[in-house]
Amino acid sequence: MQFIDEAWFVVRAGHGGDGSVSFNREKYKPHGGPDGGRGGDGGAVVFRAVEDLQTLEPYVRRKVVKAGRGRHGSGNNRTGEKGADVILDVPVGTLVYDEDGLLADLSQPGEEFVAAKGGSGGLGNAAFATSTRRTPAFREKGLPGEEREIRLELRVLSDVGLVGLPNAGKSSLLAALSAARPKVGAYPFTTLTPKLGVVDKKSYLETFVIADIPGLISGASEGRGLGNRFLRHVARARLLALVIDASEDPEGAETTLRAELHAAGLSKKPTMVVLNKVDLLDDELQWYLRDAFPEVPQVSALTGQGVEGLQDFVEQRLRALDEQEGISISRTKSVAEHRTFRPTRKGLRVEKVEEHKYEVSGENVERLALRTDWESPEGVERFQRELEKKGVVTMLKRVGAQPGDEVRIGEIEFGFR
Ligand SMILES: Nc1nc2c(ncn2[C@@H]2O[C@H](COP(=O)(O)OP(=O)(O)OP(=O)(O)O)[C@@H](O)[C@H]2O)c(=O)[nH]1
Ligand SMILES: [Mg+2]
Repeated sequence: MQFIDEAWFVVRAGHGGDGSVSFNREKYKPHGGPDGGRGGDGGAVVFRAVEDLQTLEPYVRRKVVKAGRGRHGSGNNRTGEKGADVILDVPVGTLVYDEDGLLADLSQPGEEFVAAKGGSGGLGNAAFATSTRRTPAFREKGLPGEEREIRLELRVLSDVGLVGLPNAGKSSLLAALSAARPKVGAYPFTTLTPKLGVVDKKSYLETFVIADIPGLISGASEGRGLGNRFLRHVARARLLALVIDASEDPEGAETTLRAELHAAGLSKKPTMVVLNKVDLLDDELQWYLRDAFPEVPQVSALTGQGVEGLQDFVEQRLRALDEQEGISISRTKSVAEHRTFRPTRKGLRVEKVEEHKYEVSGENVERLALRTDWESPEGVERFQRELEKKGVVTMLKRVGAQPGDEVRIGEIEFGFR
């Protein structure tokens, strides 16, 4: 599978089913009671974080994902069947955005996010029977499901992110520390996409995950090389390990790396330095580097020298960070607002748009208009009654509406009476 870390598509939840108009016709009961059932709710589109998927590849070619429609209600007070939900599996670490920003951060396996809620079903005529209106012959229509354009972004989740110049030996270190077998090569940019490895515990409480990303070059944060695109994958690592080739201007390398992290807005991240390839140094140089880089582990991914000590070092740093952060890092839960449809405003507003043309907006009236069965005279009558009750008719008169003028509510237009 290709490593894909972004995808765009539209999610469309199911339309709610319409309520039913029906009368109970039993023998010897000439005027049976209304028994039209409610429409079923539309299905939802749900994202679910799973561990056995590492890329957004399944979504690169998706344009629209639709959930099932709710079935219409029927006689004998039967509620229509609910539309089927669509569950979209995404890798752990997927962020869900719409045009207004972040909706959800799926960082735990099994975590779910409802990206589009199904429209609710309409009420059947049975629901409108009262002592004075025994045989209502109207019902409500189902509401459309939510629809929104979604952007998915994957950020690999790791505890330790390896950053370094190309060829520093990051992938070799990942291989030395974990069971991962990334590609290693004697040329820059061997690694083209992030790779993860799980490091078994020695003294630390849990195993931890290391992310290996493509090498950074100077100017990476401005888009040079491959680094910039992949820095965001280590942006959420708890610790960044700066892997430096000890045999090639290590001070200069550290300066370049820190400058790139700074430019990428990552200068506040906890970091540590690792000097790699010390097998290439003579004793004198090793001594010099112990002075120049005090407390910095010196290792060789090639010979295995110092690798165990490095693991201890990393585990200690992680434990110290745990203590600072308090072990349970409470992750920010998504507080995305759901819109069953998109009303223009919450409160009621009546406006004159031009001569003989008025516009009414507000969540309640817009929903009422969508619900109304315009084919049924009784349904339209109920709509009028509700408008009166909500004070819309008075407000329309106040702004000058006269019989015959055009009134628009949401998508619906009708003549003012
Ligand atoms: N002598 C020596 N060579 C090493 C050591 N670690 C890695 N190498 C070699 O250095 C070269 C680059 O190693 P990689 O692990 O691919 O380096 P990288 O940092 O992942 O490189 P990119 O993915 O291209 O950024 C390979 O030829 C390795 O065999 C080491 O400790 N000593
Ligand atoms: Mg590599």
